[in-house]
Amino acid sequence: MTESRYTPPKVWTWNKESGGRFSSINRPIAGATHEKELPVGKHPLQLYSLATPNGVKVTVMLEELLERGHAGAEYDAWLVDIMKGDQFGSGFVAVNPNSKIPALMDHSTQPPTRVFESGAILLYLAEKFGELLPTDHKKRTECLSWLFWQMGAAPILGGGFGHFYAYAPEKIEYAIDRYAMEVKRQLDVLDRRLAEARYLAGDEYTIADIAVWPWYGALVAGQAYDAAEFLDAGSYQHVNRWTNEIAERPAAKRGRMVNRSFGKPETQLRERHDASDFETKTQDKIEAAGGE
Ligand SMILES: N[C@@H](CCC(=O)N[C@@H](CS)C(=O)NCC(=O)O)C(=O)O
Repeated sequence: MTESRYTPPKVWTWNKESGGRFSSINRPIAGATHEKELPVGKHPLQLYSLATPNGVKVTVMLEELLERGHAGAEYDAWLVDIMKGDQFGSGFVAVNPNSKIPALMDHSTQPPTRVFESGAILLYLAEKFGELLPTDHKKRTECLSWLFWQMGAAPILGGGFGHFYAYAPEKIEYAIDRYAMEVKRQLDVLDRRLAEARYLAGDEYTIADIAVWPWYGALVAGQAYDAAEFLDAGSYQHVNRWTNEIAERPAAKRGRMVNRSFGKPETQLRERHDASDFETKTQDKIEAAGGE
């Protein structure tokens, strides 16, 4: 047995920064830290987000709805800088008391409807527009099973594996082993499902795919935690087939750019207020015009 270097006290107290990349924003209490109203644009849907996997789910969904001709899905996407603590502003907390992106306000209802938790946002939009969620009860149930699978599984990938493999201040073999094992098991779950079905819920592209793709698709494509080789991601051939297929969808290509504030400038559309912004407001163009 290895000797533990830390003995927990009787009662935990918040007396130091916990370390790691997110130490400056992590705290053990909820609620707002400062007063700040949220901006409201011209469209019915106001999204407050960032292009992390949880944020990308919603922008891929909104772009897919627009692609299918739902003008009511037009949206303003405002950038929330979580490293600066924007999620703790009073306006944001009123939309999401959990202080995490993505958060959505639907101003087409009276009074406006707030929606938080990415899975709930996908479900809300699917029901509002009658898209991407099968109506047949059996198929709908399969879709929701995979949607909820994602909501339960991804914290193991992000908060567990990704945190200890990429972000923790030291590499702890026990933690990396534990979470690599579970993430590989999850990839195998997906791989077996995608060997028997084109999409997660069956033959239709649904909100289940939209929820899972930004996490597990990014992982096998080498776009998350630089861990594709470590996890031997290439061996999950059906997950790779599905990942590449979704990546070709125009709505997925656009959706992943929205609220992106990292990566190559031409892939970043930090805020989206109009469909034409993809042509004119990407970061490379803003910088070329002398902006920031
Ligand atoms: N279960 C939530 C998770 C959202 C989440 O963890 N968001 C992260 C970014 S991916 C965040 O806003 N973190 C800021 C913080 O923890 O203060 C969802 O799916 O919406």
